[in-house]
Amino acid sequence: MTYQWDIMRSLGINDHDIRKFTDPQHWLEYFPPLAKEDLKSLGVRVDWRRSFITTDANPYYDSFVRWQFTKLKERKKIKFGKRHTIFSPLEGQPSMDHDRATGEGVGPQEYTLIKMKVVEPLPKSLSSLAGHLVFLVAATLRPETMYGQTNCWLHPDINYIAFPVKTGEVFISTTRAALNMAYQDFTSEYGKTQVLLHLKGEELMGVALKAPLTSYDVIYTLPMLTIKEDKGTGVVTSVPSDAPDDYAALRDVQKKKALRDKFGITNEMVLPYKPVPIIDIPGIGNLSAVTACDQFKVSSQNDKSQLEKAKEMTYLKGFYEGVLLVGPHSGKKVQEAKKLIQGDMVASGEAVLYQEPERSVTTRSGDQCVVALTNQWWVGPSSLRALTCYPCQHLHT
Ligand code: A2H
Repeated sequence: MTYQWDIMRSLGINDHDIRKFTDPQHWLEYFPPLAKEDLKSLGVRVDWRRSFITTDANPYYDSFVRWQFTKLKERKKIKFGKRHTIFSPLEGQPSMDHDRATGEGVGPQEYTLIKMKVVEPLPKSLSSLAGHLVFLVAATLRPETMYGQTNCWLHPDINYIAFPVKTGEVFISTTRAALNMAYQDFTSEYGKTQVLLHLKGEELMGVALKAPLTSYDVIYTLPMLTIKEDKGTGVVTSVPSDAPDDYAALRDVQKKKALRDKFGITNEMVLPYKPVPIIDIPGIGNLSAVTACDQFKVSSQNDKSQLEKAKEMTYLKGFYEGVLLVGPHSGKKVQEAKKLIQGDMVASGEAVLYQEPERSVTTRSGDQCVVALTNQWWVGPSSLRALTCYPCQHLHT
């Protein structure tokens, strides 16, 4: 790990002088004259009479920025409130691009968490939670496909936790996802999860669930070996009609008795479940994942290269050209139905919105960032023009 101290040393500053940089004012005095010399030696022609410092160390500049923000506030262009931000739990503050060791430019990604209710009586591994409503929460980007759910995927080797949320319900997800949720006001104490149970995926196989919108009365948890631990909740809902990964994995469990036996999955939990036609894609049909897996001869869930081709064929076309075939929004384009169905499920309490960094973000202190709801002043996009600083052409947001 490279520390700031090492960077300062590599610039030729001795230990005694490095200490002075604990005073932020010192940075402003130390570096500008050196930068000026470098620019001069490059032959850059600059009118130095017009140079100035753009922080509150310069009272003239500071009052210019204050004036701008006061104007924007008067015109109701800036707001104060909770907003999703990339955040470091260790540092207790938002982590902006320049504070990061990895993940520059990474922003929050929104998922819909589908609440898949564990059917009572609770299975043995969850029996200590008796009396609670317990949900496996599956992260999806395609809430409009929930009509076609046939099962729920868990990775047998991933560790999950059960933790209470504000509503009194209990959620099951990975610890990483639970931490993100805790910073998004899901739990009663901001940033804290209370772990009720630690569970390995294999302990949760063959669990009966009630899931929203699907035509199957009960669906079951099954093993999927390609689930990533660092994405979503580690719980994935399965829509084999429209997701090639799901179709390939379902076919594996249906074909391989040994795989079922290994995880105590009975025939009734798998064999009756068939892909359900829910979306028509012009030119592909109403079971796009099945068609694509057949066309590219996908052999199993591990057949990465063929699955990539199948996904390429279905996802983009499915989203932009697909038409929903079921439910109250039947006949609408997928693009349009997505937000409506997401809104319906959130309003009825069957789903919740969740965000996490779209890729891993680590801070310079090595902390893994989450997405947190933090109180802050923020600027509407229409105000950005007004905030562009004339002298330096930077956005002062
Ligand atoms: B989607 P992105 Cl019908 N590991 O939901 C592997 N895959 C995961 C995951 C994890 N930890 N968490 C979520 N996913 C899946 C439905 C669906 C999805 C359909 C079509 C496309 C599709 C039913 N499964 O995703 O890497 C979930 O599957 C296309 C990308 O964040 C989730 O949405 O882009 C999607 O991957 C999120 O993937």
